[in-house]
Amino acid sequence: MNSKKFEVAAYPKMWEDLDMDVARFDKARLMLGEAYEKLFLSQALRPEKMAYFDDMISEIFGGRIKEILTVKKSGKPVVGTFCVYIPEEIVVAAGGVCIGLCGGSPGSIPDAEKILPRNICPMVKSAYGFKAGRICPYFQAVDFVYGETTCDAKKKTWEILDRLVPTYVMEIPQMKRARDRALWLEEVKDFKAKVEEISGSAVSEDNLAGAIRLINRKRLALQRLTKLRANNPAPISGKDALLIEQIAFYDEPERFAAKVNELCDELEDRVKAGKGVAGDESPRVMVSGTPMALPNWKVHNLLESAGAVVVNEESCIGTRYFKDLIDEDGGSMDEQLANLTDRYMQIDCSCFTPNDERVDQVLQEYRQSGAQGILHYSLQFCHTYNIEEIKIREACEGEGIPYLSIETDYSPEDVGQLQTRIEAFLEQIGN
Ligand code: BJ8
Repeated sequence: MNSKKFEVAAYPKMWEDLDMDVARFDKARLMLGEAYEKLFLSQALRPEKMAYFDDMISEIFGGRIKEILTVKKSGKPVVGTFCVYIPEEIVVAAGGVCIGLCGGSPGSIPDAEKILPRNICPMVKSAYGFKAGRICPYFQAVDFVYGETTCDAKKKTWEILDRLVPTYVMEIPQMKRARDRALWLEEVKDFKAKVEEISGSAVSEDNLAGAIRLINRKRLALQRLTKLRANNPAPISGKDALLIEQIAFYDEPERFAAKVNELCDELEDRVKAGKGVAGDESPRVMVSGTPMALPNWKVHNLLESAGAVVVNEESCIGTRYFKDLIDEDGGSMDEQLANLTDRYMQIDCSCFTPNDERVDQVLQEYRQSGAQGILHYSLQFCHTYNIEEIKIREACEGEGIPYLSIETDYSPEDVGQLQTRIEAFLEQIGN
C-alpha cells in the first residue's frame, strides 16, 4: 500500500487564463484526489508500473493541459470528442491532439439541468455541465468539439453546446449497408477537411500512415493488457485496468502505448510467478454495456469491494475502443481513408440496427477473458443499450452464463441497493 499523500496538482494561474471557475474547480480537484487515494492507492498488491498512471491523474489538470496548450500555440488542432467513432488518426496526422472529453461526474450535472431536460443520459448532462460551469480545463482548451449523431440525447445536445463552444457534428449511419459505409466515408472526408482548415495545412499520405501506425500501437498495447487480465489469478485489478482505458483518451499516444507495454511486461512476470491482485478463487466478472467516462468508477468499485475481480470491459471505454485495428497497407490517401472507414464501421455500438455482432462479441470476450459472469451496465435513459440488453440477456441465458443487468447513474443514492444485488450475483457465481 502506498502511504504517500496523493494530490491532484493545482495550476490556478493556468486555469484562470483558460477562463475557468477556479474556486469551484479547485474543490473538485481536492475531491478527485481524495477519491483516488481511497479507491486506487489503497488497493493491495498493485503493480509498480501503475505509478505512471497515478502521475497522470496527479497531473490531469496541469501537466497534460500544458502539453496540449503547447500544441495549440503551434497552430495545430486540439479537438474534443465524445465518441469512439471520431477518427483520432486524422487529428494526429495533422500534428494535433484528440481529447476524449469527460462526462463521468455527478458534480457537473446541476449545471446541465439548468437548461437540459433531467431525464436524459447522465453522461451527456455531465459533459455539457463541464462546459456550462467552466469546470474542465480540457473543454476550455479545445479549438472545437466534434460530436456525432449516435443517440438522440447527444445529437440534440450538440445544438445547445454549440452556443458555448464551436461544435461540429458527424453523421454516423445507423445501419451497416454499402450505402451507409459510403455516407460514413464522406463524413470522414469532411472531418479531415475541418481538421485541415484549423491546422492550415493538408494532411499528407505519409503523416496519415504514421498516425494509423501510432494509434494501432496504442490499441495493440491495450489488447495486450486485456489478454493478460484473462489469467487467473488476475495480475491487475479491474479498477486499474479501467483507469488505464480512461487515460487512453487524453494521454499522448506514443508515451501511453510505451507505458502500457511496460506495465504489461511487469504483469507477464506476475503471471509467470502466479502472483495476482486477488486469490484465484475470487469471482471473475466481465462488465458489458455503456462507457464509463472518467471519473466513473462506481460499479467496478462495488464489484471489487465485494471481493470480485473485473477482467474485461466490453464497452467504448474498453474493448470496443481497441479491438479493431486499421489495415496499414494503404498507400494512397483514398486507400487509407477506405481502410480507416472499414475499421470504424466495425464498432458495434447499440445505435446500429441490427447490431447482432455485439451479442457475438460479448460471448467471445466472455470466453476469452475467463470470466464467470457478466454484469450488463446501462446508464439511465440510454434507450439503445437498455433495449439491446434484452438480446444480451437472452444470449447469456442460452449459454448458461450468470448474468446481472443494472441501470444506474452517477449518484450515490442507489449504492446500497446495487451492493445487495451485486453480492447476490457474486454468490451465484461462487456456487
Ligand atoms: S460508439 S456507446 S461512445 S455513442 S450512454 S450518450 S449512447 S444515451 S455513449 Fe457511446 Fe459512441 Fe456508441 Fe460508444 Fe447516448 Fe447511451 Fe448516453 Fe451513450
